[in-house]
Order: sequence, then C-alpha cells, then structure tokens
Amino acid sequence: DRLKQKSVSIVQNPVSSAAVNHKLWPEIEKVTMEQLHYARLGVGEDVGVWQLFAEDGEMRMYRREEEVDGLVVDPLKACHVVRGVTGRELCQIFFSPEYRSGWETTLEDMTVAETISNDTLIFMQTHKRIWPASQRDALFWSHIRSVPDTEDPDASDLWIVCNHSTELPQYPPNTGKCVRVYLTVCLVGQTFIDPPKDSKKISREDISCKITYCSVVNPGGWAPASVLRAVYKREYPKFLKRFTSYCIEQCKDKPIQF
Ligand code: 16C
Repeated sequence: DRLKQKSVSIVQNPVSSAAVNHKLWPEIEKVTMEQLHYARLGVGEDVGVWQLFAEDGEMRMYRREEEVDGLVVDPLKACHVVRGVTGRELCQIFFSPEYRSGWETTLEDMTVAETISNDTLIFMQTHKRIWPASQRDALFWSHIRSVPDTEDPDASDLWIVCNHSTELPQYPPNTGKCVRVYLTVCLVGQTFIDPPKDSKKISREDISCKITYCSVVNPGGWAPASVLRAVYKREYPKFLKRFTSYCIEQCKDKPIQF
C-alpha cells in the first residue's frame, strides 16, 4: 500500500520537462518558482509600496521607482482579466516564437538561439531604438509550465511563462551597436469557468483568465531616467492591451485548450 501511494504521488508531481538535464535547469526551476510566488502576492501583501500608474477596464498597472547604480530598474506588476481564453492559451502565445511578432510591438528581430526542450527556449532579440539612447538587445531563457493551484486545489492548474536573462558564448553582450538589457519577466494565468465544469459543454463565453504580469528590466547602460520612465508608461499598457486582444483573436475560432 505504501508503495502504491508513493507511485501515485510521483504521478501527481511529475518533473515532466525534458530540460531537467540541462546545466541551466537548477536556475530555471528556482527563478520560475520564485517568480510564481512573487506574482501571486497581492500588491498589498508585497514588500515595498506599489504605485498605480495605468488603468483601463479591468487592467491595473503598478510600478515601484527603483534605481541600481544610477540606472532606472522600476519593477512593474500588472493584473488583468481576459475573457474567452484560458491561462494555457495565453501562456502558449506568450511563449511560442511563431506568435511573437504578432503582439510584441517593441521588437526589431527575434531568433531562437537554443532549443533546450519543447517547454524551454533561449531567445536572442533586438528591440527598437529609443532616441537618444543606444539600441538594446536581450538574450534570455524562456520556460513554460503548468502548476497545481496550491491555494485552491479544486481550481484548474495555473500556467506560467518565466523569462530570465542568460549568457551564451555565441552572443556576447555589448559588442555591436546594441547595449544588452537584463530582464526577469513572468506571466501567470489562472482560468475561471462559469458555470461549473460538469454541466453542458463549456463555451468561450463561460471562461475568463486572471493574469498577472511582472517585469524588471535593467537597461544595462546609460539611458536618461525621464525618457525611460516615459517609455515605460506608454509601452507597458500598450503591450498588455495588444497582447491580450491578440490572444482573444487567435483563439476565438479554435477549440478551448484547458
Ligand atoms: O515581456 C514582454 N516581452 C517578452 C518577449 O519579447 C520578453 C521581452 C522583454 C523585453 C524587455 C525590453 C527590452 C528593451 C526594450 C527597448 C524599448 C523599446 C521601446 C520602443 C519604443 C518605440 O519578456 C513584453 C515587453 C514589453 C516591453 C515594454 C517596454 C519596456 C521598456 C523598458 C525599458 C528598457 C530600457 C531601454 C533603454 C533605452
């Protein structure tokens, strides 16, 4: 009986990623779980004080003014509710390279630098230049997974994508025209179904997804604080609105993926 129980618990908590043998795996596991925890803290429970800077319908965006070595690194936290899509669908679109140019408005170029596994990729991106600063690029691993909702075990699984800067000898920083930025970003989606799962067939009208997006970007080199904060204030709401409407559009005629 004890053996049986043990095997059940293994089945329920599989370390299913094929990335587990990669040298980055301990970091990917640690940062992803930390980001999930951080995203799930309400803006009231979190350390430090969050300042609301943008609001639109159910979207709320908060920031904290922070500087490291004279560079603006303001952490951002945003919450939103998106109707007609699941957390899995939102996270899959945020993660997958084939959709990126459809929603990422600051992008100039994107390459998959390394495929670690089907749920873990390394991206090399160059972003649009903001005058008068130098152009920026970013090299980061990106990992997608589902996790049981420990706060509500009856609810459907949470989905998370975590992006975090990394290094690769093939892509050294600050060698060409770009300055490398350093980022830690996560998107968490929690699906709600109404009416309860066991009744008639669930349609897109019955589902909504609560999302949390957290981001910290270190600009990596000089950029005027006033310009940076102005870009921030304009670009983050633009991104979240564009990304969520893009997801609704992509999913509307497809079967629901829970
Ligand atoms: O999370 C987002 N996107 C993911 C997939 O691309 C991924 C990438 C994050 C990139 C982080 C920003 C890189 C520098 C951007 C340069 C700004 C270009 C603005 C162009 C305006 C014409 O996680 C969504 C990311 C949404 C980004 C909003 C803008 C953030 C500005 C942060 C300032 C960075 C320093 C720039 C110094 C000049």
